[in-house]
Amino acid sequence: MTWVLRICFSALAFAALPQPATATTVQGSVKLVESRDPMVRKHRDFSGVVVWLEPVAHSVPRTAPSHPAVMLQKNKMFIPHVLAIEVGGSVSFPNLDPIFHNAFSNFNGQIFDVGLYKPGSSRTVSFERIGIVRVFCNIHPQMSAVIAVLPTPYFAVTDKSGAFEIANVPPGEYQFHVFHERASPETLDQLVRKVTVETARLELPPLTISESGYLPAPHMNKYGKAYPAVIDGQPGYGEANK
Ligand SMILES: [Cu+2]
Repeated sequence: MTWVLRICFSALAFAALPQPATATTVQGSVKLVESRDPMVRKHRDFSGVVVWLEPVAHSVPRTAPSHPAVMLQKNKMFIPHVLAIEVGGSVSFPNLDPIFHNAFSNFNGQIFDVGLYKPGSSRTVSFERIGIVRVFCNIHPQMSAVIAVLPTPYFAVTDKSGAFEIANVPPGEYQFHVFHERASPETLDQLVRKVTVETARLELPPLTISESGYLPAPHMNKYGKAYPAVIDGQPGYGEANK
């Protein structure tokens, strides 16, 4: 066997060996307590809690995908109700209902307004500012959603059981953060903790989040005024007829 062939075989043998893992999965679970929300009280729905890992001493590669995340407008709801993205990413809002919808945010985060748009069409918004964006529809006061715009690609949103998995986390030191729309800022601050990620899969201790003190407040429309009574398809919102 020539040296060239030996080198080739050696390279192939090395490539076939299992390579050391460079990233791992961080998982855990959340339980919501002291809630007034019937979905939590009766159905133990612990979904919609955002968790993320911010590197302490190492930088994060900018990996925001070029394709947008999706928040549907369907049955007069934003689906999912809570969405997390990395800063610099975008979200599209396809309207799957047979009626006009809008999506806007006018406080506490990135301000935007996509206008009213017709059934079967979509609008896309880029999010260049880190923060919690509360999203509403200007003609349906019952519609609301949350977009968490995060400074890291390492995040997850809990499922109905409260479980979460943050995939592909490189080893290192991180600050673990939590956002839940029905928890006070003080409650969320107390949940911040340091996490050391190594190459083995990491299971975090279970988290309990109290909704004590949360009082839902009605929001205003995009003009900062109370929502007028309106019937879908009726004139009264000039933009709807454009
Ligand atoms: Cu709407």
